[in-house]
Amino acid sequence: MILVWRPKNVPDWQGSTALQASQVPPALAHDRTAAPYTAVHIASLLPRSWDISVVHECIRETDVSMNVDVVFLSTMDFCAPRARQLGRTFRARGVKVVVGGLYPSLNPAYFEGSADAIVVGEAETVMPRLTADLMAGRMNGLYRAEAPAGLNDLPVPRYDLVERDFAVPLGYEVTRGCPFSCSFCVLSAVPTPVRQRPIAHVVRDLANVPAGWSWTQRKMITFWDNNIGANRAYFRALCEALTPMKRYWSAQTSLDTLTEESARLMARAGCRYVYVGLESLSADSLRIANKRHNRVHEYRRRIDYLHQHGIAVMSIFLLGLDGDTPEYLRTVPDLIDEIGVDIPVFSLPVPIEGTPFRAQLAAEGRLLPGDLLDGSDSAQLVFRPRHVSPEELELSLAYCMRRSYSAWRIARRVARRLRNGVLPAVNTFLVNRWYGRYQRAVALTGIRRIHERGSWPGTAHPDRTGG
Ligand code: B12
Ligand code: SF4
Repeated sequence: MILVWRPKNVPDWQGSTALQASQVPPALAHDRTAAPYTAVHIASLLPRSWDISVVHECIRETDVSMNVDVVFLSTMDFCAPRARQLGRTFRARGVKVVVGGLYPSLNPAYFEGSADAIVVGEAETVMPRLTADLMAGRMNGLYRAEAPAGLNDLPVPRYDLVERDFAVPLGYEVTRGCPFSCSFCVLSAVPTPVRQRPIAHVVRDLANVPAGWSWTQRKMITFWDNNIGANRAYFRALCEALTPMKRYWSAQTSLDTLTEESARLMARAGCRYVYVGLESLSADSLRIANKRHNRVHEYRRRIDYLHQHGIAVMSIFLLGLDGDTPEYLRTVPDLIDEIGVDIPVFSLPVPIEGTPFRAQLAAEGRLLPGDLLDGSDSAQLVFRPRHVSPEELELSLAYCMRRSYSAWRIARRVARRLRNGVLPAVNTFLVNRWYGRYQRAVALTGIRRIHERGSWPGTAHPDRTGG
């Protein structure tokens, strides 16, 4: 079972031929923080009698000479070319290849000829048929999940197979789906109804950590749900069940779910980091992106609820949404400081196939030449923004990434965390340092790309030529 990730060493990574020694910067090629959940989950759906290994490519590259009968590849869009390359290499050796995940679900045709089976949609309902076909030696090409999977009867994840090199190897998924439909989100392309796992199963699975894990590895959990707090009653019950387990965890939830009460329950249950998709501080951009549940005037107050209970806030900001003006882009780092985000992350919006965002860009003729695949790194611009030129947007991204991680701003964020204690402050410093390096590496890649490419031909913004 291979969770495909960026290649670490390619000659023409992102069309950049000048990268030294053809190396993808280490900050982009490796990520040892938290183990994704997909691989251990898919492995748990396979017959127990099979001898399975899991390869997380965010830690190590696949050994393509490994002795296997079948490989299962899971890929998002930014590593789809690598998945296709792996598929072809294994098939050439006579190994059967199954590919699945978000990108194959959106564009199965992309993998034709590089996989024996392409799974569209969720694995749970497809897996029994697929494994029976595999064992009978007949593969059927396309396997489509006809209905959303039930989460009431999922097996215990195969944590025994996870790479122990992760700082937090225990990743889990409690719910699936999200009630919202933001125009750039893959969930608006692959509709996934909101579902929850029985809480008894959550407790069972999280207690099932293999012997030999260190104390911190047993204690820390990453919940990878899209929006763990969406169902308020369920989330309350989940927090109650987690409290006696005495674990420390991080999770993602939407801003509207953060109240004084939810922050208190989360903190009591061991939550230490929350990832909130704020996406923008521009009310216009949020409205246009159909992210109406984010109200900019509530940001500060809702983040404060978390801070009061010792929970740090991490958030992604998409630069270049349709309401973003040059003035707004210049002020983003200051605005973020004002609302109190502890770890800001920046990205250009990714026009994922099948989303309303991409459809709108295509209809307006604003998709730029260039491929979203092939290693998209959050700094790769593939559309023409509305109010700024493409170059201005690319430079704004690099500016925000570097400015937000200046020594002074990091120091202020760490000092603010001191009110929760020395340990949280040290932790915030370490996480800021990691993200600072990561964001600077991305910014540098973006800047190099601009230098190599020069101006986008004919794309200067009409109001801002010569600016
Ligand atoms: C972990 C995670 C990451 C990790 C790593 C992911 C990885 N694959 O290694 C990190 C943090 C690095 C990451 C980064 C990004 N992510 Co992310 N991430 C997630 C997250 C939170 C959890 C993934 C997970 O474990 N899901 C649970 C499993 C069970 O679901 P699943 O993977 O979809 O698998 C199911 C099916 O797809 C299928 N399946 C999957 N693989 C396979 C394989 C086989 C063989 C089969 C049969 C079936 C199958 O069966 C599974 C069970 O039903 C999801 C949100 C979510 N809850 O899904 C976002 C999510 C996938 N990320 C998303 C985004 C937008 C990003 C970023 C682009 C954000 C950004 N702008 O920077 C970046 C991209 C990184 C880059 N370009 O460098 C989007 C969609 C991405 C997309 N393009 O389709 C998601 C859905 C979040 C969201 N709602 O917007 N992400
Ligand atoms: S709130 Fe988050 S997960 Fe839900 S649709 Fe919007 S971006 Fe996607």
